[in-house]
Amino acid sequence: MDVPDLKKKFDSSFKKITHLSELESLEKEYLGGKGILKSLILNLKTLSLEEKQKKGSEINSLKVEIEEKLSQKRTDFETLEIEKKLGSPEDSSLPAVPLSLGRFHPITSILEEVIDLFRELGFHVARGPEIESDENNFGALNIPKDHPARDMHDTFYIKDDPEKKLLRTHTSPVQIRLMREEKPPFRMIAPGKVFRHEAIDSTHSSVFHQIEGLVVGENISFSDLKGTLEMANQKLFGASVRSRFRPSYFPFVEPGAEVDISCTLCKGPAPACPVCKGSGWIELLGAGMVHPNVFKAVHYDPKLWTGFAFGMGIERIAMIRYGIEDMRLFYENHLDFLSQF
Ligand code: FA5
Repeated sequence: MDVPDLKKKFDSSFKKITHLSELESLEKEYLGGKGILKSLILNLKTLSLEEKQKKGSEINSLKVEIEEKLSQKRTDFETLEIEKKLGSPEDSSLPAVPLSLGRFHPITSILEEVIDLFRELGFHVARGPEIESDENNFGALNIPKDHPARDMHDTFYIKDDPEKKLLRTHTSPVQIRLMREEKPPFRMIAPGKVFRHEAIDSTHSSVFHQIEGLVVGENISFSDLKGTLEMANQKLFGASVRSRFRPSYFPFVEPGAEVDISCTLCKGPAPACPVCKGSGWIELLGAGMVHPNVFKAVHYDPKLWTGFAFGMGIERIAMIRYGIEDMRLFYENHLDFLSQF
């Protein structure tokens, strides 16, 4: 058979292929070791030099053409096989669905920042339960049953609980738990959620976050407390921020102080400032020297040990840092608000 007829014969068989196995047998028939093209090449030696060159070149072109056609058909079969496995074919020219990146809630970010800051100063992190005993939340902190300070810490009690457990109103009970377990000296911070039966408004929530700090050792003094908090405030709010310690009362410290920072917005008393309301100062946290009655409650000798403690509200720090005027925005979880941080 001459080459053009052979090409016609191949084309007609090629058109009929419906399966990979048929393609493979056609490939063997034409290109295999004992295939049609091979025998044509072997027959060339019986021809004259001129015919040999002409027919040789025709056979070669046909071989290339057959190889290309079979290779393309093989790829078609393979693609079809993959599409079958994947289900319906997809339009790969469509734009990809955008991936939205998650991020930390601003309260979590500030909490982590404060924890890192105190870790650098050698504090270790302690944790306590959110459901606490009356004794840890109040009694051991020098707030007995009839003490008026309890009025400011009205909370939620666990119904029908024989121990009258409650949702802790501050992180200070972690001080008691830690001191019952560890011997001084130590430096600890205790971050966590706290609860109060409060009327909710732009600066008060009934669930919020605090970080407690407690340092106990020999000869720990008020100047250690001042130095530590001044440095922490500068790290949190900028090197130019000033700290002010105002005498205040918390039953579990003596002396006690309310700590303010200079206004981060107006940087001094500006009558119309919305953040400090014209005072030049922003109230930040409570602090003081651990009361001897607290040491007695955990069987520490108050003549041997002294210490300082502080408790800061995380929402308050976040509001100052980000210039937010309403605390409720943190809990409403609107993405427009949260995605700014
Ligand atoms: C206390 O809770 C003391 N345990 C702090 C303390 C610890 C003083 C150790 C001395 C030594 P106070 O009730 O002031 O104190 O709360 C501390 C901070 O929590 C406040 O400065 C404020 O930032 C935040 N805070 C208090 N009440 C609320 C509330 N309802 N919503 C949001 N933040 C609050």
